[in-house]
Amino acid sequence: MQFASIVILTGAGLSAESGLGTFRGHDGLWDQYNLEEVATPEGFARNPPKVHEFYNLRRGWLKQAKPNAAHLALARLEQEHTGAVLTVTQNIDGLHEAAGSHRLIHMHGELGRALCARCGTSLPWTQDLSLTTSCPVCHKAGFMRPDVVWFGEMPREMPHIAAAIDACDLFVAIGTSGSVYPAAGFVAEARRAGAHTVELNLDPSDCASLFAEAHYGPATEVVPAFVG
Ligand code: BJW
Repeated sequence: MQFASIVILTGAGLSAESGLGTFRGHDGLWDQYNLEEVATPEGFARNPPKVHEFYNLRRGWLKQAKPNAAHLALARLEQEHTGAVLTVTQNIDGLHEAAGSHRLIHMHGELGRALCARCGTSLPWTQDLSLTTSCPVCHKAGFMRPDVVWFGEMPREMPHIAAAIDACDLFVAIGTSGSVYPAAGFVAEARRAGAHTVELNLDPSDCASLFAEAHYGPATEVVPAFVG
């Protein structure tokens, strides 16, 4: 691939063939759960057990999930282009690192970490959370939450991401619906920066018209084919 600086944005569609559900569309998680109740700070304040139940269930699914051919192709791309590839993932599932990617930003946090809403400690966490879980640092119970970014919260490492998009000459969005900001705005930023833009998805996303090139099909087919 003849590009000096590549930014890859990934979404739930990348992990669909690893057995993890997407959010929108037929049978998506938002068909089964009200996002206001389980993915907002206000929902957590109103009913923490409901939010814990949602994320404990998904933490359980992760135990079975393995990286698929698309995650592995992206890890290979990073290894073959040392220092040139930055993966920005909206996924909280940890499958990029399981596949061997290292230059990685988890802009919506990580399900494999917990955050104490009282003292701000973030630490690796693989157990279920509940109202009785105590923070190992401040020792208070009732404040531990999954270390993920809910609606109305600021996604992680935004200045780092903005600088990488501004400097990239190839931007590729994979398996994301283009319906959640700020990630949905990245393709417009990449175009402004003069980058070539590519969409890899099962179906055209909400931002499809903004991409210069697109390939539609399951991620396990279109991503390895694109990476080569
Ligand atoms: C396949 C496939 C296969 C399937 N192969 N492809 C108006 C009102 C209120 C708020 C806003 C508003 N307008 C904008 C906002 C902001 C808001 C927002 O965007 N809302 C929209 C809904 C309108 N955004 C935020 O609040 C963000 N924060 C923010 O903006 O902060 C600013 C701020 C400023 C000042 C102070 C404070 C803040 C935060 C957004 C956080 C999103 N969080 C979630 C949950 C994270 C944890 C978790 O996982 O539970 O992130 S929601 C959910 O959506 C999750 C995902 O990362 C995110 C994106 O979803 P994704 O990945 O695109 O998945 P899907 O399901 O949508 O799409 C799947 C795609 O895969 C589809 O295209 C399929 O075709 C494809 N696919 N199978 C290839 N096999």
